[in-house]
Amino acid sequence: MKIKQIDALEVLDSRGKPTIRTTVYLEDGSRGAAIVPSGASAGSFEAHELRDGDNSRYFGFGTLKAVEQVKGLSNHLIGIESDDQNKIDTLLIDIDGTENKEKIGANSILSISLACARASTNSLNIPLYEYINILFNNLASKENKFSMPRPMLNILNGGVHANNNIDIQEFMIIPSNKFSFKEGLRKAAEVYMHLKNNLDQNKLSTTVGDEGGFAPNFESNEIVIEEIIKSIEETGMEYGEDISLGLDCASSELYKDKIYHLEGEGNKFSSDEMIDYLMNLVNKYQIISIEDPLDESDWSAWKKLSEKTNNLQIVGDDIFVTNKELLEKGIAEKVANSILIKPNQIGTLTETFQAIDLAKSNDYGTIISHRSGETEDTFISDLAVGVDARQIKSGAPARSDRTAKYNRLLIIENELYP
Ligand code: 2PG
Ligand code: MG
Repeated sequence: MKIKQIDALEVLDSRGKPTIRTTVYLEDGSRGAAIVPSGASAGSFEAHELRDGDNSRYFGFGTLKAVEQVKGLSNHLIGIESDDQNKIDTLLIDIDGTENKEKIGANSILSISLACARASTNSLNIPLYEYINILFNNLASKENKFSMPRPMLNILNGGVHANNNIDIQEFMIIPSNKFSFKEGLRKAAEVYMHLKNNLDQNKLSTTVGDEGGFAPNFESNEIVIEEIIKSIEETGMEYGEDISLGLDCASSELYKDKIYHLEGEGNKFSSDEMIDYLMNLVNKYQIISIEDPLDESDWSAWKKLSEKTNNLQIVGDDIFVTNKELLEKGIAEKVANSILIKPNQIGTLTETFQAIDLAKSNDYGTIISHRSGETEDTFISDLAVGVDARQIKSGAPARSDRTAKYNRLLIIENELYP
């Protein structure tokens, strides 16, 4: 169905910072809207997020320029078929004309890209995950079926997502594959509730960080891991069997002058020492997934770490930034074995699909991810199901910006497997 009009608005994200919401209107009266999230521990090669820089509004974080960009692009898009996602995304990339979308802004571009998909879905009157599956299969090297993703729930927040002294950014509990999505989510939520009681009893803070996980002070990363394992076991589950643990070290935030600074526990590590430190944690606690263990520029250390492990999932976030070229380099150099997928790191749905397809064709795992600055938009839930990503991370089982994604997955699971 042809695009009739496009409109945009400045709205707020979960950190109280402005972001952009775009609505695409079609000739048949249907419409679709999308809101773009925003990261705090962003990789330096992410596509550009256009902000106003006008300090008299929102301390410079305003998105009125992005809103104006979208309104200005309207003229180029009116009359185009909204389901020609490739044409729309290519046109937006061409109009921008820069390497990292700095002219129009990846936030402006992505809001249009996703809103077109939503509008088309509404026009066709089919679920978004089904529409995404059709779009993705048009481009993918292999046929992809629907699947419910395994959730990775960040129940304890550190790094730049909290103002505590914990260096590792995310401690994620991962329910076993043997559970349905619904059952796994329930078990994870029970651990979250139990952890809260334990923290409370130990007079530790139960206030939460940016992704809804608790954010108390702890002396070391090891103590955090032990507390979480204790909560899992006290909730009546078997650690490693029912629920496992994954970390996002967000190490680019720790790396200065070629040294990893773990200030919370008073450690300064070279790349080799950081690898030893992390491998010790992995082996001692049977951690199954580790994201950004090393800095985005420390490729040789990434390679060393990747060579050392067999069963560990090693996830590239800042190092790949959902970018096909960077992932290609990673595959060629045998760096990591999984990629974190964040549509706003690259800026269009088509490029997001390309990164996912490349990963899948090379047996790299794919994890669809939220950002630390989120909204009520649940696009990533449908994305995870529609591209058969198998994994999703969307923070704690708490706070509406996080639970919106899990709740959307509960609805999808109920539709697919009633
Ligand atoms: C990450 C993300 C999401 P941010 O590092 O994986 O958890 O954080 O959005 O701040 O980059
Ligand atoms: Mg990360």
